[in-house]
Amino acid sequence: MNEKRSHAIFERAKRVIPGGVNSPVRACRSVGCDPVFIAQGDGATITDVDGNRYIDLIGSWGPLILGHAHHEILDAIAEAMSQGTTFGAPTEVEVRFAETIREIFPSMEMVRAVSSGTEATMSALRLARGFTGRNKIVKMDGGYHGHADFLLVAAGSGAATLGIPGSAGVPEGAARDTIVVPFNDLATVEQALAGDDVAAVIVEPVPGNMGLVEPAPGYLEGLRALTQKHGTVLIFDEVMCGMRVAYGGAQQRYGVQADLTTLGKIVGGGLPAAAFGGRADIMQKLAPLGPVYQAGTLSGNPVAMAAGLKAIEILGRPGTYERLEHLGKRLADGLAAAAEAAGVPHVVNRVGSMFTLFFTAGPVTDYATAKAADTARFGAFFRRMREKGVFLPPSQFEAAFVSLAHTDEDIDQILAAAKSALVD
Ligand code: KE4
Repeated sequence: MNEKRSHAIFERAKRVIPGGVNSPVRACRSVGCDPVFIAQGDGATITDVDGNRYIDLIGSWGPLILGHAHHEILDAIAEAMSQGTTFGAPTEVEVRFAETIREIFPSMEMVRAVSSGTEATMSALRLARGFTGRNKIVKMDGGYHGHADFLLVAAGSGAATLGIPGSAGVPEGAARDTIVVPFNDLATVEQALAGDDVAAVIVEPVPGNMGLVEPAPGYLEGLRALTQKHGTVLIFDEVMCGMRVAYGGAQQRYGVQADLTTLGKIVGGGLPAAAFGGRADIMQKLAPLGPVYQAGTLSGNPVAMAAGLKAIEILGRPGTYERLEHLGKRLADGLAAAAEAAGVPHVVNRVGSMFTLFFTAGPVTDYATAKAADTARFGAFFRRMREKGVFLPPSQFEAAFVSLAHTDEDIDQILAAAKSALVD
């Protein structure tokens, strides 16, 4: 595969951007190759600067559930931009965005828009601390909620892939109040909350940052009951699974409502927009109403709001989630069958159109069991699949995503590539 131009651009990039990338996982270090630089995306495919075309299973790490360069979203962006791009003053489209989110996520009685998932989770946790007057928080081992200091404690995603337990630069004081428990384990949560001194439990209800792990039956209900009992705010971080695993996110799919919810990725329609929201009595503690400060220059940016609203509108059309379920199931089942036929130890975890193929006999039910996966074999698989024109997330500890732009023929092509990549 010709990577000449990618290589030249990567050499330039490394001179001016740390690692040559603006987000660590893009550097492909954990899968033993250099990144390729992308020139264009179209539907289910992306093309790199050397003209190599790939069926894309990253989807920008979740936002592109409709595929690349969706014409209705591009039109909505162009229309919004023609009116100006940002004002630093309120606009009606921000109100429409909050009203729409509240309709789809009834637990989100009030909503504040921000520009990234990190901002959403950082703000939600400060709000929970301000509301309860407590300092401690609980997160899951392998859970990733963006890179706020107090969350980079046994974080998943990039940190897990890079093997950084926590991170340099995070003061001991910032991590001191963060308690880390295994996902899918209610006993350790009960233990952590016993002192009635925990402000919040933050959890990805469908974790995607340790690779994909499904919540065990009753687990989310258990978290709801325990946090209720101990006066702890339950925060569902649905930045990745919100509008991915169901229109109303994990809380609709599993029927468990959180006190606060964070959203991102899909709700920005491919532009930088995210949000947090929840119970009105908690949200009203936020400035300018209450004492908890939070702000953002481009929060609720009208162009990003327009892109997000258009994506949300399209996702609300009949048959959307049935189609995503069909494509996700076909692909996950096909990958499992191909690994079985190749005699490769594997487990494929899937919820809707997000999945992970783990190179371990499994089951994978939390971060400890995910870490048993053979990351070297994953790296070899990633490299072979990329050579065969399939772009997987460059990490065993990430989820892959199918979009509405993928076709059954794309799934067939991916499975044909996997069948040979698994035996090469
Ligand atoms: P951002 O700050 O990257 O917009 O969102 C942080 C975040 C919060 N919560 C969840 C559940 C997330 O998955 C994320 C970000 N996800 C990663 C992929 N695992 C983003 C990719 C990257 O870091 O480059």
